[in-house]
Amino acid sequence: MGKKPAKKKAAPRTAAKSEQRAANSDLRSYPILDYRLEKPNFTLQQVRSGDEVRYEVESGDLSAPVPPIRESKYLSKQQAIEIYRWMLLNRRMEAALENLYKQGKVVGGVYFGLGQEACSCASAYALRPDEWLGPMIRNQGSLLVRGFSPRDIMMQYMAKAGSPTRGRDASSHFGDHQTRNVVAPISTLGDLIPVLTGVALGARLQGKNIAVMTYVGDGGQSTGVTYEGLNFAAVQNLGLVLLVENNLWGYSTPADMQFRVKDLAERAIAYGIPGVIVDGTDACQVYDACHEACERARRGEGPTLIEAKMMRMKGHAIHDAAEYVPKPLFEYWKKRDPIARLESYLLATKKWLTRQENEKLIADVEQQLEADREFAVSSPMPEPESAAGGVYCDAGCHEIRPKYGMPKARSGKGAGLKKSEAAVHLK
Ligand SMILES: Cc1ncc(C[n+]2csc(CCOP(=O)(O)OP(=O)(O)O)c2C)c(N)n1
Ligand SMILES: [Mg+2]
Repeated sequence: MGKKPAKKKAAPRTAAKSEQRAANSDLRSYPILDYRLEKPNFTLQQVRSGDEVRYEVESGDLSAPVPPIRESKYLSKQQAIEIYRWMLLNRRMEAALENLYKQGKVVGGVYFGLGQEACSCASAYALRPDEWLGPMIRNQGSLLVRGFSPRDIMMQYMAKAGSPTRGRDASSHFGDHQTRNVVAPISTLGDLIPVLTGVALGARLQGKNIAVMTYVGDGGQSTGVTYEGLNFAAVQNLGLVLLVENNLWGYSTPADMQFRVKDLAERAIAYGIPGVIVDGTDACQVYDACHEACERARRGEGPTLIEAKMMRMKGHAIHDAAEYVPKPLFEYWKKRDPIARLESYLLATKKWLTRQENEKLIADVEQQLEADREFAVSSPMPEPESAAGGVYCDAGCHEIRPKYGMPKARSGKGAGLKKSEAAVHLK
């Protein structure tokens, strides 16, 4: 038998422990809610040949199985089917726009949200009619959900007289301050963030805490105005719901070359607000995160940053063939098609739609689209003489009077509206 090991002296161990404790108390950790059922982790390598730059997948599991749709905590059968229908309309309308462009009927370019339909449609669906949305170029689905019709959007791209901007703009710069509460997209990336924050501030001056929603890309979030807008929303507890669309590309720059944080949701920590990660191809995850963020906004508790991870499934716009994107990455994300996955969730998993009901729904969408396409194509271009008018309002019908005053709704935790107020404002 060996000798019993000598007892260690107590003092140094205690000292080491308290040293460790002191070090730990300086270590901070912040929660980032992550709704995803899979966490793709690809690294890309830049390949240069002559002037040409493209990328190859360096590491990551390209053959990982496709995850199921995550069960929604909030969506009813009817709501899930409605979101699916918006997503279908979004996709088919963009396919129609691509054809119109190829037929030379579109003035200017076309931007696509292929692969991002769940992010656009399920997010906008979480807003109430009296709340506000500021879409960006890939959020045509959000515009549909807010009440623009495919004919409005198609006429806009063709610069028709009956389009929302009466042919003054041939792209997506249109909104509706009268009925649909949509702020027109601003091309300068990130600028919608302070604008929508200002809308929430305006609502508070009128006694309402509302949710306001906008989007910024993985590229656009690097701008200074993103910081300024979000920081202002955070300190004022304004109800901004910011979707950071991490679609892995900012034009031809991969996300890895845009930022050093692991997840863009981590940016929320620096503003002192909640950060959430969702799979942007899963409509249920997008809706749940947005619904929770909107509810928080309505309680006057401030903004939420939601990072939606997905892939831009086309080039930047129609002129960009995206040759620089590795083909295997397209194949990987194609298997995660947001519409196909939601369709199989509704049909096979939930059995909320029968095959026949689904066929009818798709046929209805196609019929609506065809009628709208016909209407848009055969509608007139603006009269040349009209070019001089209609840019500024000279009839006095759009007078906007500034309203100054003290906020009538409180901000911060527990600052929800009184029940009677909520009934008036949040219908
Ligand atoms: C402040 C600013 N810088 C540059 C541009 C030019 N630009 C337009 S879109 C774009 C890429 C945006 O990438 P991302 O934000 O990731 O959005 P995505 O196109 O991927 O949806 C750039 C650089 C701009 N519009 N505004
Ligand atoms: Mg991007």
